[in-house]
Amino acid sequence: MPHAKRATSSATILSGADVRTGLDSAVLQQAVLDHLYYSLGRLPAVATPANYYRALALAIRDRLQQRWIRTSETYFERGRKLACYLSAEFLLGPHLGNNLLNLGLEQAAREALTALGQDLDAILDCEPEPGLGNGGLGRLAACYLDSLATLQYPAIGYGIRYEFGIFAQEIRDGWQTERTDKWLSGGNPWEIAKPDIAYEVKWGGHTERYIDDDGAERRRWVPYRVVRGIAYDTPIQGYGVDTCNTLRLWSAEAAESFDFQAFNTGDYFQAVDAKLRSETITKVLYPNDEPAIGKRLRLAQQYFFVTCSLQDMLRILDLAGGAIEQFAEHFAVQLNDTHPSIGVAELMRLLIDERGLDWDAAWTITVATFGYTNHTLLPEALETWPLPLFREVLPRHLEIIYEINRRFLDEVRACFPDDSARVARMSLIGEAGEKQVRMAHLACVGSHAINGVAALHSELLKASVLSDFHALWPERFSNKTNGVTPRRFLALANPGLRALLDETLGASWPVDLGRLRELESHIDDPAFRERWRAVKHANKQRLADYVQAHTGIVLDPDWLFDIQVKRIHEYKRQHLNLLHIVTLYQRLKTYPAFSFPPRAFLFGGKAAPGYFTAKRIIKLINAVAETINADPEVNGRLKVAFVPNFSVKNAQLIYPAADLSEQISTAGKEASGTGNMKFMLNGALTIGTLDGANVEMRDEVGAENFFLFGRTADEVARLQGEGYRPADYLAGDDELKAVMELIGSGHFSGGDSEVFRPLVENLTQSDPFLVLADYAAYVACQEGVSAAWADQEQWTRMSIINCARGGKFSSDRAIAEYAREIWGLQSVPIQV
Ligand code: B1N
Repeated sequence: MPHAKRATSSATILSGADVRTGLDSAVLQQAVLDHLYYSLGRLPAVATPANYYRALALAIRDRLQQRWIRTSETYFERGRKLACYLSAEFLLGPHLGNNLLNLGLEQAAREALTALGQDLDAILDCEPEPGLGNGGLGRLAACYLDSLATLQYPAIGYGIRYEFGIFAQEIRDGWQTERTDKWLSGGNPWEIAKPDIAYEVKWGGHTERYIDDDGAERRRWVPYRVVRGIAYDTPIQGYGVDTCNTLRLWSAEAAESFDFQAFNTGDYFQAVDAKLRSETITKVLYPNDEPAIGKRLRLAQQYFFVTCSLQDMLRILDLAGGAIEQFAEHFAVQLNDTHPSIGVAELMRLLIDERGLDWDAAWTITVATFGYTNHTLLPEALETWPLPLFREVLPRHLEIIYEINRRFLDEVRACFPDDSARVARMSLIGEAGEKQVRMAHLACVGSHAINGVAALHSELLKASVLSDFHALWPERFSNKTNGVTPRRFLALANPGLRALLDETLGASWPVDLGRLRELESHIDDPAFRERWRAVKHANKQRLADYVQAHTGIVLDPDWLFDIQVKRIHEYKRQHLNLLHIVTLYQRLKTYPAFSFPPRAFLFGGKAAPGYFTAKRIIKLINAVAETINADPEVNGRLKVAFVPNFSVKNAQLIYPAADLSEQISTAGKEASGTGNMKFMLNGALTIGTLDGANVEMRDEVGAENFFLFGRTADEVARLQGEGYRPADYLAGDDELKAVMELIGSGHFSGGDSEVFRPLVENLTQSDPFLVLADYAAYVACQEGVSAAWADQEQWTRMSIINCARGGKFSSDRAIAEYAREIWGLQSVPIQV
C-alpha cells in the first residue's frame, strides 16, 4: 500500500528524525524556517511567497536525499542492468506538488505552511516550471521517468540542461509573441550540480592515422575545440516507494585547458570569447515541434549530451569493475527519437578508439545496447544532416558512419541481390540533391529494437517510412503505445476526482490503474453520478477563474467545455475546430432561433516562432473569439477563449475541466498523442479521428462512448493519391463556402480582408491536411455531441466510462512493456 510508510515515519521522528528527514508537520515547519534562515537569509517577517516556496522546496529535497542516495548506492551494489533514457527534451512541469504527492507529504506540508500563515496552493504557484521540451515527446519522457521510479526500475534520464526552456507565449493584439523563459533566474532548488562529474566533448578538426604500441594501425580524432559537460542531477521520486532515481542534465562549460592555452599566448579576450561560445551549446531549447532543421548548434547539442551520457556510463562501468565487453549487459540505452541517434556512432568511437575493441566486438555491443523509438511519420520531420556540416563538426563520426554503411549495404545486397534502388533507399547517406546523413537510418541499423508509439503508428512505420528496414529485420519491430502518469495528471491535477476515487476504489488506483474499471459498477447509482458531475463542475469553475484572470473572458461552468490544447500545427487542425465554431456563429446570425446547448470553446498551444501558418491560426482563433464574445446576439450560447502560454502547469487545470476533448488530426499524421489520454482519464469524451492512440482509446471505451468522424488513414492516402481538390468540397457545400467567405471578408478582423487571406487560400487551394474534406463529417459529428450533452445523465455515464476504461493508458503499462520486451530490465526494491 502506498504511503504505509507514514506510520513508521512518525516513529522515526520519535526516535530522533531531524529537521532534514522528519515527516510530520511540526518538523516540516521547523525545516522551512531553518531554510528561510540558513539558505535564504530571511526572517519570516520579510519572507515573500517565493521565499517560502524555495524554503519548502529545499526542505522537501532534504527529505528526498536519503532515498536518492540509497537508491544510487543500491544500484551500484547490486550491479543490475540500468535503463538509460536519452532524450533531448524532458518537459517536467513543476516539481514541488508532485514530490509532495509521491512522498505522501501533502497534508503535512499544508499544515506546516498554515501554521506559518501561508497557503500551500499560493506557494506551489510560485514555482517556475522547467519547460525543457516542446510538447508530447518531452512530456512523454517525463512521464516515463515517473513510472520508472514508481515501478522501482533502475533507470537514469540523460538530457540537456537548457538555460532557456520553451519560450513563454504572450498574446498581443491576437498574435503570439515570444519571451525567453528564464526558469533558472530565481535559482533551482531541485538540482544538485556535480562539477566533478564532467567530460570532455571534442569538436571539429580532423582525423589521422597512427600506429599504436602493439603495431596496429588506428585512427584518432584531432579536434579543433574541446568543451566540458557538467552534470546537474535532479531527483525523480517514485510514488509510494523509496526509489528515487536521477535525471542527469548536462551543461556546457569552457574546457580550462583551452582557456589556458589562450591565456598563455596573452590573448585574454579570445579566451573569454571561446568560453562564451562553448557555453552557448546549452543556452536554449530549439522551439520546433516536428520539422527538422539543419542547424549546426542543434547538432552540437545532440552530440554534446550524447557523448557526456555515454562517457558517464563507461565511468559507472569502470567504477563497478565491469568489463567493457559486458557493456550491453549493464546498460540499455533508449533513443527518444533520432535526436540522440549520433550515440550509435559515438559508442562505436568510444569502444574502438578509446577502449581498443575491434570493430565486430564493438558493433555487437552497440546493437545490443540501443533501442530506437520513432515519434513521427511526417517526412519533413525525419532528421538529416548536410554532409559538409556533419564532416566539419564530427569528422571521426563520419568515417565511422561510412564504415557502418559499407558493411550494412553489403548485408542488404546479400539479402536482396540486384536491387540497387533498395540499396540507395536504405543507405545511411542520402544522395538526392545535397548529400545528407540520415539519422533515422543510423538509429535503425544501430538498434536491436525499433518501436512506434501507438498501434496504428507502428503499422504505418512498417508500411511506409521504415518499410525497407522492416523487410530486412522484421524481428526488430514492435509497438509500445504511449502512456501518461496518473499521478501528475489525475491525482495531482484533479484533487476532487482523486478524493472520489480513493473513497470508491481505495488508495491503490494510482499504481494499479486497471482498477478504474470498478467505477463501472457505480454507473447506475444516481447519487454517484451526481457527485461525479459536482467534481467536474468545480474543476470547470476553477478553470473559468483562471481564464478570467488571464484573458478577461468570463465562462459559465454550466456550459459544455470543448477544449483543444496542444502545439499549433496544420496537421492537428485547430482550423477545422474554428470552421465549426464559425459555422455555429453563422447559423445563429442567420437563424436567431437556431438552438443548441451553449458551449465554451477553449484553445491553448504554442506555435513554432517561424511557423507562419500556425501563427496565423492563433491570430484567427483570437479574432473569432473577440468577435463572438462581443456579440450580444450570440454570446449567450457561444464563447471562445485562447488560454495563453499552455504549459504543464496550466494543463493541470485544463484537462480536469474538459467535457469534450478535441483530437481531430488528419488520420495517419499524429503518431500517438498523449493529451488525448489525459483528457480521457479526467472524464472527458473525445471527438476524434482514427489517428494515433485515438484508435486504441475508442477500442477500450467502445464506439458508443466516442465521437468518431473523418477519413481513415487509408482513405486519406487514397484521396491524396487520386489528386485531392479542396475546391470540389467548397463547391458542393454552401455552408462551408459561406464560412470561408466570412473569414476571408475581414468580418473577424475589423474589415481587414488581407490578414486571413493566406489561411483561406491555403485551405481552398491546396489544403494539405484535408480540412475541407473532413469538414461536413466533423460538423455532423458535433451535432451528435450537442444532442448527447442534452441528456446529462447519459453524458455522465459516458464520462465515467471514459475514465473507467482508461487504465491501459497509464505510463506504468508502457514502461513495463519497454522493460520486459526491449530492455530486459528487472526491478530493484529500495529500502531506506
Ligand atoms: O511525440 C509524442 C506523440 O504523442 C505525438 O503524436 C508526436 O507528434 C510527438 C522534433 C518532435 N513527434 N516528433 C516530435 C519533437 C521535437 C522535435 O525537435 C520532433 N514530437 C512528436 C510522444 O510520442
